[in-house]
Amino acid sequence: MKKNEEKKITPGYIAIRVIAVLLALVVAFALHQFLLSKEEEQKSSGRGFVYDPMVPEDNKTLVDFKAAFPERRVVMACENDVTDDGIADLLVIYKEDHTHEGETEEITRLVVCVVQSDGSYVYTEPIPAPIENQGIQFKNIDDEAEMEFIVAGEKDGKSGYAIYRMIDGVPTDLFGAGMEDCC
Ligand SMILES: [Ca+2]
Ligand SMILES: [Ca+2]
Repeated sequence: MKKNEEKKITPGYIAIRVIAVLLALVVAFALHQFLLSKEEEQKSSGRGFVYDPMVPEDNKTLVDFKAAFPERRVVMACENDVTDDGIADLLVIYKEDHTHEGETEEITRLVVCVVQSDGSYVYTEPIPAPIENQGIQFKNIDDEAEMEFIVAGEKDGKSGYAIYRMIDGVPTDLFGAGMEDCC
């Protein structure tokens, strides 16, 4: 008697099984879609930085930089006042060949073209910049005085970033992570 009950497959039982399988499929599909959208989100937002646009090719400071340093191949140039004097300055990331002990290698550097009130420039000493996928974001992190800027990028899939503030005319690394792996 008990055995028969166990073996009995009623229409209700089948319906429950079908609903269970359908539910599992719906959940799996929803999870898949959720993961896909997460992946898209990560791709579009990167590390959460919103990069500033490059200046046009005919930007005067950029044209003058190229004329002053013809051997420097400009990768990107972004403009903002980073010295808090009301005059827009230009950040330039460029590549150039560097020969050391007979070996020539391509180096990537960042220079700030600090525009003076008379229209002349003070160029900062070049500092290491990420090798590829570079981005610059201006962000006044403490909401006062100088506009800080974030430089981010990659090298061989390793990413890094650093936040700088112009202190006494020098782009000074306030904090960051992974820069040594991508510069
Ligand atoms: Ca300035
Ligand atoms: Ca600031």
